[in-house]
Amino acid sequence: MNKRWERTEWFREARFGMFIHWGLYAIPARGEWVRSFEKLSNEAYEPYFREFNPDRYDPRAWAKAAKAAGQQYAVLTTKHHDGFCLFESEFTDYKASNSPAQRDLIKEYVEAFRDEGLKVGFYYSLIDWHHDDYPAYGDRIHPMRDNEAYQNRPIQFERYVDYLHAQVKELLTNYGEIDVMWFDFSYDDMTGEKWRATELVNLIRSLQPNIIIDNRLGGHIKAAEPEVYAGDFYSPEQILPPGGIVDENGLNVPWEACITLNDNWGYHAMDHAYKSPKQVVRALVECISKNGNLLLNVGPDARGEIPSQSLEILTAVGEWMRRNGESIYGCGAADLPKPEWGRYTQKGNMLYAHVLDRGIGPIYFQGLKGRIKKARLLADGSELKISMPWMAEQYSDIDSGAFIHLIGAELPDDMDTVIALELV
Ligand code: H79
Repeated sequence: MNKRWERTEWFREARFGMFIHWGLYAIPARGEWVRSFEKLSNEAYEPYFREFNPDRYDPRAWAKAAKAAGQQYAVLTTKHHDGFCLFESEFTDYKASNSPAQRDLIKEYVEAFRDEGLKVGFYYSLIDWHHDDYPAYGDRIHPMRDNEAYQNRPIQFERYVDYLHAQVKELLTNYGEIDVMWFDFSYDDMTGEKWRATELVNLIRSLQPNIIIDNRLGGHIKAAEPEVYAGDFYSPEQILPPGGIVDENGLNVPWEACITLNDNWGYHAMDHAYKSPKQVVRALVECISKNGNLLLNVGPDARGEIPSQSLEILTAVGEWMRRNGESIYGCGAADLPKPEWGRYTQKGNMLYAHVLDRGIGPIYFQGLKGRIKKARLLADGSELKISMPWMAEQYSDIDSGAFIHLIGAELPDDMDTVIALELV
């Protein structure tokens, strides 16, 4: 098929990744938008730069946590909207090596995740509230939006775009092969060629021919003929698209929902609104059942540790994944309507029934009469009986269906009991 489909092959197999938001904003610990929400000037934000010294930074521990959770790739903020760079750059002084951290933190991340066998991605913010040539842009989001002098200062936006291109070139030259480039984000007229996006994507593809790029440089990824910069995958944020994503021709568009564990991306000390492991597993299953990926976020703290609540969730999800990952990796939507009791994922002739609403009695599989060769509880491999219950023939809608008894599965997994069905 098309290039986009080829490039994303590993990505569509991997299905589950770790998003990591980490930067100076971990110190105020009020989320990564703190500069914008609280209208903090460069000067007001400066102390965090002079203080940033993550003595507990251990990307090997992050990588192990990702791997144990069943995640197969990661995306880390090399620079968020505040403009602070975790990587070494010739083009700015606003970088980790000039903070008390005194080194390139991205280099360690890339090495650690590679060593765990995970694919490696870079998040890079198009928005930059620190750069002198980035417009304060009316009163929308810039921290200096109420400061008239700042807004009216003469700027040369092309110098910012040069900086953006030069930094992307550094990121994609200095760290070996990189698997994902995740830009964030275009808005209003700050989109597409405003970033000189065609030129930028051509540069990226010349440096990293196999990299995949998100859709946030702008353009129309769902168009029949998308722009060069329209991206390889669609990136729903904090939402799971109801029916998956298809283009104007009705063909599937690769997509990846990015979702936080609590309500913030960057570390927030007061945000305890964590999702349960069950919610996370079900969100993951929902993504797969609609041909999508899940990029699940953690926000390490100022010392460099992933919050313990987040680690606990990842551990529980990993326990489920260890036994049920076969129904996730390489799987996609089934060619069957969503069943009453849950969801399907499928890979070839293996159909995975995710039983989310167990109910009582045998479970009904519409349309699968005579098509099920065998049924097993995925978690432990035990046999499940396929049978016609007493009086079943009296129900008019079962002509094409089959019933499966969850005998022996006395305590189906509360998160999601998976039945592996081998189809004929
Ligand atoms: O990095 C994480 C967030 O910090 C960043 N993307 C994720 C991955 C993000 N936060 N919010 N958003 C993206 C969307 C925000 C959109 C809005 Fe607006 C800001 C709506 C109103 C203000 C920008 C300006 C878009 C419309 C007006």
